[in-house]
Amino acid sequence: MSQTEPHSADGPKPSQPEPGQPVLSQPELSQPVLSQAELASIDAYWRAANYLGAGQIYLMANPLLTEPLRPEHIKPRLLGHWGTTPGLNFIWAHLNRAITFGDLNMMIVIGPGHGGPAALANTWLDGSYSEIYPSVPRDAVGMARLMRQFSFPGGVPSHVAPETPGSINEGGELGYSLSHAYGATFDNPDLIVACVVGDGEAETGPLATSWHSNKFVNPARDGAVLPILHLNGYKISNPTVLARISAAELDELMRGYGFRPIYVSGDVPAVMHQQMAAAVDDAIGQIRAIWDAARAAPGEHSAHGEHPAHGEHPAHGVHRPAWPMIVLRTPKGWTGPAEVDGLPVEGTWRSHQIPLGEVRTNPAHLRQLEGWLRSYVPAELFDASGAPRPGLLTLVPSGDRRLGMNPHANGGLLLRDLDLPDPHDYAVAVDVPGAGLAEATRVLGSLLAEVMRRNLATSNFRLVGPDETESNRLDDVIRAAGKTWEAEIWPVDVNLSRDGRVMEILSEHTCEGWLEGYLLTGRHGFFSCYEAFIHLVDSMVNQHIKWLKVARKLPWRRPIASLNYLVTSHVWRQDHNGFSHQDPGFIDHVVNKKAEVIRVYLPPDANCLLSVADHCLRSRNLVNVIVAGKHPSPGWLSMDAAALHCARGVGIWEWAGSEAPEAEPDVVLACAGDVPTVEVLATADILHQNLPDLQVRVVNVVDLMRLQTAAEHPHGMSDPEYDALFTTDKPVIFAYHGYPALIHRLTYRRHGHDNLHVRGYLEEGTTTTPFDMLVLNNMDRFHLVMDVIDRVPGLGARAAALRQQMTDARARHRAWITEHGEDMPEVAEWMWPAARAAASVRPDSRARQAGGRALHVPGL
Ligand SMILES: Cc1ncc(C[n+]2csc(CCOP(=O)(O)OP(=O)(O)O)c2C)c(N)n1
Ligand SMILES: [Mg+2]
Repeated sequence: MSQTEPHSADGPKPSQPEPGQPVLSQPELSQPVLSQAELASIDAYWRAANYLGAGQIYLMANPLLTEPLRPEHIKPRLLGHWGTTPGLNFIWAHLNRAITFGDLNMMIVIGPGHGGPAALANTWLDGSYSEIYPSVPRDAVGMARLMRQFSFPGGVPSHVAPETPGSINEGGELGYSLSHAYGATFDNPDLIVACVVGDGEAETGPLATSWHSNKFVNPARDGAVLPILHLNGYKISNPTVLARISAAELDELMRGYGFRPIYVSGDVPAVMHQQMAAAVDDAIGQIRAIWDAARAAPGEHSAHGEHPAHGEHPAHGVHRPAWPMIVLRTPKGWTGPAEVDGLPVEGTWRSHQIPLGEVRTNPAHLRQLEGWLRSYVPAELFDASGAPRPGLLTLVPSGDRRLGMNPHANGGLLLRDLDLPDPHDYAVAVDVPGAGLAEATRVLGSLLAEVMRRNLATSNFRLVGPDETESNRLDDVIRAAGKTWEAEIWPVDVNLSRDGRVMEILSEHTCEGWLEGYLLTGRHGFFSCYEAFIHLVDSMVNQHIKWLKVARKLPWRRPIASLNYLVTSHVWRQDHNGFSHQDPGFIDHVVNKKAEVIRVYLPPDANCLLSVADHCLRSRNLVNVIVAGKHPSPGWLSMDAAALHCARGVGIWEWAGSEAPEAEPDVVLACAGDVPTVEVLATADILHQNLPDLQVRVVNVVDLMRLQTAAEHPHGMSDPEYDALFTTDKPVIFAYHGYPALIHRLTYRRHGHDNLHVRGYLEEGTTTTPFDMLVLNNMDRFHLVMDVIDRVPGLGARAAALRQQMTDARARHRAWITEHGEDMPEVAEWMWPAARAAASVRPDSRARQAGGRALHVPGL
């Protein structure tokens, strides 16, 4: 529109698509949905939101334009995004109306989160902003603050952020809106999550895959997502793909994704308001019809716990509804300057951020801005005190129905503790360290299955994973709750269920987005993933950690359940899949982040895993990374001992060392991770047998962040504690699960850091045997013994023969695996000495079954 022409809904002008910007058909509705009064109200509301949006970007004074605009009213740095703002405001205005008329329980998720001015304008207009932030009241003073604080030092971010009432989606990094929206809707049967998807955002990988979330929504027990694809045609400096394919192609695409699109298209406000009101009513009507049909015929969805067994479920998918969605085509920067300096801006990518860039220095730009702002006729919208005139608020909901106030968007308000079982009930018996083997994740699975069962009534716990729950040996959970699946179920399928609670889709991004959305709306969950591929969500977890860091400081945002990762099928046991599957770097990634928010646990055995998982499920506002293997592995600690050890986070395993009472050790063998723990104990065994006078201390680290100082991490150890454990002057040989440099980073301030020698993954791997993975990375027991010999002063000459035998053992290993294709029996069947001894009296013991083999290094 022209920048001086007052903007009004009932001044219709013909739809005039820009050249090259086809507008979908814009039929006049035979029966207008909105009365004239409603139309006037909704349009006034929209104009007010647009005025406030533009005002936030430009003004630091004179918010109501009570005097002519002067350069000193303009912010020195113009930061923000105008282009998406009017479209978001338009959507918000119409959602308000639908909520009011339908008494809807609705949340909004804004994909183009750079449209912060829109979210702030709307929450200020509906009063929620001032209720949360009383220093920004709904009057002229508040309006001045609202505008000035935006993107201003000491103010609020330019994007939708934790500070923004009503939001669960940061939005700065595009792509997660739809998966967040679906996560919010699961197990919230009366919640509708309106989700604005930017047409640029829709090009991202995470967004593109998340359309398929609709195959996981059970209309009988979940709410609904109403996607609103905002085709404003442009991104920062390019057109969008979805805006430049034919209408038919787009329609086929969306129908192919399982939606029933409703189109709203044009640029004439009066017509667009009628169309949008009709579209939203249509969509809500369809959602209600889908809900009603599903809930009226409960037999079509199996009840909790009754999962169709193999072959029992009808092999069809006809019950899956086509959910409505809205495709909204508007000009980008709608109602903003049509042209600037002779170039088209409204309806083009040039409106993305700041349509008029030189307002302080260029008088023509200043005049144009003033004309643009006055085109909304602020005096019609706000009274002399600066409050919105009542007429524009008639369709705005009140109380918790406001989009800025829906409690689901402040999930901690709704959070209920999980009913958690006692980990002791799932513990592995460990009478003698190392005597029994357990698959740690399978043991965890039995606990998580009980968590699932106990919390079925409250429906507030879900397990997500990219098609790996069974592979990761958590299948007990599937047996307890089934896997969600709303697409076709065929006779061959097992455990797929309309009301399953384990959520598997082969998109780590979608899993992450679902879980984040679920947690942010006040529920609990667990994400299990192969270690190498959890990296796919590096960027998403960044954003979640940022969210938590900020949200923790906002008293009105109540704590939410932590995001718990079980990172398994880890680097050391990806010997069968090979190099592509070997990457322990997610820990490094997470450790870079804000210390208050992140925790990393490396439980050495199944009982420790139970204890850690129990702790994580009780925690709040954290990202917990738990790294644990799924293969049979020795149990070292009884459940009581494991609980104590995990509470300490790090500790001396006296039973594994050879320290004389009150003597200082000659060497500390430290370990973090299940496989490194086995290797360190095998190393200690060799040392005890061959160098019985050597005083060896074994220290196990479960809680990695204990290694940092207390000043750096809330779990950090004090220096005296650290010095007592690791000594200030003795060599420390540290076998670590991941990249060794991380241990150095965490401990670089510690006394005796020069004596710390870390072994870990050196990016050496292939398809080989489990022990060869260790040999390739110099973290095998033979090499660790050599490290001890090389670093304990005076030992080199004394233990030269042992050192040589270690070198030979590595060579023998290589020859053996090359010939036999599996590890040497002395390695594969090694047992801790106490377990070997116990085996001789326990006929059913593992050692007896395995041949009771002690580590035997020929030649020793
Ligand atoms: C993952 C990601 N990549 C790039 C960007 C930078 N970026 C910010 S806005 C934008 C364009 C977004 O276009 P669209 O989704 O169509 O939103 P619109 O402003 O048009 O509503 C881009 C590329 C980003 N924020 N996130
Ligand atoms: Mg766009």
